Amino acid sequence: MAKAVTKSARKPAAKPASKPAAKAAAKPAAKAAAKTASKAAAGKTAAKAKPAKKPALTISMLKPSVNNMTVRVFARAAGLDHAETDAWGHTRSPEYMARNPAHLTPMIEDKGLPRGVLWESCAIMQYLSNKHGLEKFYPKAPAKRAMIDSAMFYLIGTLYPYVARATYPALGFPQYAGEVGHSDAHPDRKSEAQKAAVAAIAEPLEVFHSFFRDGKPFIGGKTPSIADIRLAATLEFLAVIDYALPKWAKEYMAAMEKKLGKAYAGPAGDVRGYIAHVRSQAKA
Ligand SMILES: N[C@@H](CCC(=O)N[C@@H](CS)C(=O)NCC(=O)O)C(=O)O
Repeated sequence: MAKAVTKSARKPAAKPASKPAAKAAAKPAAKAAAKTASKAAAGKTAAKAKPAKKPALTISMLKPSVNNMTVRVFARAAGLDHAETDAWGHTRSPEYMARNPAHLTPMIEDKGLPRGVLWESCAIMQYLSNKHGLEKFYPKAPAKRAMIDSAMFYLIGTLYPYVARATYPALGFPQYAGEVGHSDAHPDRKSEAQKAAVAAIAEPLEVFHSFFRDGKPFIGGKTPSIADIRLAATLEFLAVIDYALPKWAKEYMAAMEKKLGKAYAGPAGDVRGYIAHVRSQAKA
């Protein structure tokens, strides 16, 4: 097991695996975006190319984080024109906290949001899917949508806390107040708590397999939904503790990467790069 890294080693080692996000979003945008574009084109003939505008959608993000990876993968896979801002070291600055008192990433800024910004990875994907009519990722039919929502809430409320307790010590991330890992308990107690969290992961993981996927390639069916992006990204962190993923989960993650291609591989590369960095530090 990798040891917790020191503060100074906590800089993201990952080289930005991706080109500027707006460029990386090479795939055609969602149908709705295409419709809007063709409407606009129909109204204006022979419009001269204008200098590229800054995309209206901005994502403040941290490269080593799977919460951030989720939204970064989604924005690319959906072909959304966007820009990314690296918030490393800035989330507690007065400027950031004036906009986002929760000091969290990912955070988007987008026109029309009542407070100008939005955080929480799943809420961001839901909002952008709704705004751009991305039914492929987030079905509109209430019953189908409810399953995607249920999977995401279950992940955030049950699976993720176990994953965090199991992996954050090895990742060198601070743990949450009130947890053994955050306290001044003896290292043996902290290690026990971490082991208990590792052991607890198997049950919710199996629920994603047997209940939410239910024999389908993805929770979303034949193609990945926003719940799949959230799940696959979360599982990336388990590599830092050499968690023995069940066969189905390994195949599922490979299928996600195959299906989403560079949209997945770019942001995943940043998380994997960070994990490789902390592991090399722990060995040194
Ligand atoms: N449930 C949130 C979790 C977000 C979160 O924990 N973000 C962390 C990075 S993994 C963060 O930005 N921390 C910076 C800080 O608290 O200053 C989500 O899914 O977006």
